[in-house]
Amino acid sequence: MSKPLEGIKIIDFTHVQAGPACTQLLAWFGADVIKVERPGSGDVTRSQLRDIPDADALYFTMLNSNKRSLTLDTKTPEGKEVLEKLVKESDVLVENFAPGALDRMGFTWERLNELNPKLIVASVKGFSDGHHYDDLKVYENVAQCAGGAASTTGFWDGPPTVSAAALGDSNTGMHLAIGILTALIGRGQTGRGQKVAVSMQDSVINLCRVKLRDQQRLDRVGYLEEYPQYPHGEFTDVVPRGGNAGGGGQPGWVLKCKGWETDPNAYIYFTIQGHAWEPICRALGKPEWISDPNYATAQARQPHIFDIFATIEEWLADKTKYEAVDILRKFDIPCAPVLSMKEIANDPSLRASGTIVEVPHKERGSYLTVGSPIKFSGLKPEITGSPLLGEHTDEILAELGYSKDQIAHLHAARSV
Ligand code: CAO
Repeated sequence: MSKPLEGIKIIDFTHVQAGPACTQLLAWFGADVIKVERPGSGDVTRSQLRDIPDADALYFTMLNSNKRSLTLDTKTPEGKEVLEKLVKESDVLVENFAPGALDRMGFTWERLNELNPKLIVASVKGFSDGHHYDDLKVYENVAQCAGGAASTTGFWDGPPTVSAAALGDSNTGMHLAIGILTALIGRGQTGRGQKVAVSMQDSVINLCRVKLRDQQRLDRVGYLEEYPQYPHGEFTDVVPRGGNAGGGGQPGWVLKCKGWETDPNAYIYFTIQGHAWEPICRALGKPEWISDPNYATAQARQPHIFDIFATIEEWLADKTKYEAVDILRKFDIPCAPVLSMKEIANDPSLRASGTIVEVPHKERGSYLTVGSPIKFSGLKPEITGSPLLGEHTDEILAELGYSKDQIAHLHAARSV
């Protein structure tokens, strides 16, 4: 099966998570992604949080599948020359170095554009260009705090809380991938490359859109009726942390199921969708609530929503999370079991869909990774293992026209 991005060559000058997540996605869809790494050490994640001594860590292998690895010291004259050759015949260069690092290396946007006017130069930074924090180095949780996610996540009586989901890293990488694909289409129209920049703060803010909605509602009316603070608690002038409350117009909460005393994940998420109230009452064996004026409308329910959740928990007390969802799904109630990573790793549906895949690796044996969450009718991304450090160096140099002797010289000079 041919892949849509076949023929697109990408210089993957990325490290850690935000950049690698972007280029990995493009590699799944057929791009030739050449990961450029410092000789000897490579991407820092190769050795971070190792579970097998001397083998590439899962942090690296799970973000760098389907790529080729070229070791190159781009601070030596020979290394710069190799990179220049590569730039001349590539379509995209992706980087997520600290602010100014690429310029210090001698590869400013102007220089790259001069070397190859068709090149798309895509960057991740912590903050956008011109922002008063644009000199800062940034990691995941820093971005979650700067992007409004932390101040609005967690419980009202606890500190700002970061999410386990990589809102700052992989999410930014996904935004960058959309930017790159857009620039590639644009290049088809104009024949010219361009600079594409995404900041981690902006990408988090983009996902916190509903919290900015809430800030404006709060400014106007002084309360937020779907938050647990309403109607009994206090609101200040900033969006509070709402615990597990539903973020949209329908109340929801994480509710205990059978076994919660010993199993930290014996819970379901239960949503009270307005028009599903009648089926909810029937499912719970509470038909009298359907027409009771204290329960019949969303507005009437809100003052005692936690009493309603407590009643639902009584109903759940003798049901596992799976049994409960199997009953509730018949009533069209939006709900799901709270799944542990162990359950996700072993979920047969996720294995069958290719969302969780097992891939071989030369040093590690096989490992689990997350495959493409995007499904196509005409493409089934095949996930391959990540490359070893410098595995494809000689092959890529030969493709660039270097002779065996020249390659040997580059090795001897420690430039590759
Ligand atoms: N050859 C020679 N030098 C290389 C090289 C290569 N192949 N690859 C990288 N380097 C050099 C860089 O040029 C830089 O040198 P200078 O400091 O002299 O300019 C140096 O390695 C270190 O790069 P860095 O500053 O990007 O790395 P760091 O570990 O200090 O910082 C990070 C890491 C992620 C905080 C920083 O890169 C950053 O803020 N990136 C932008 C935001 C981002 O993507 N963060 C998400 C990371 S995922 O959590």
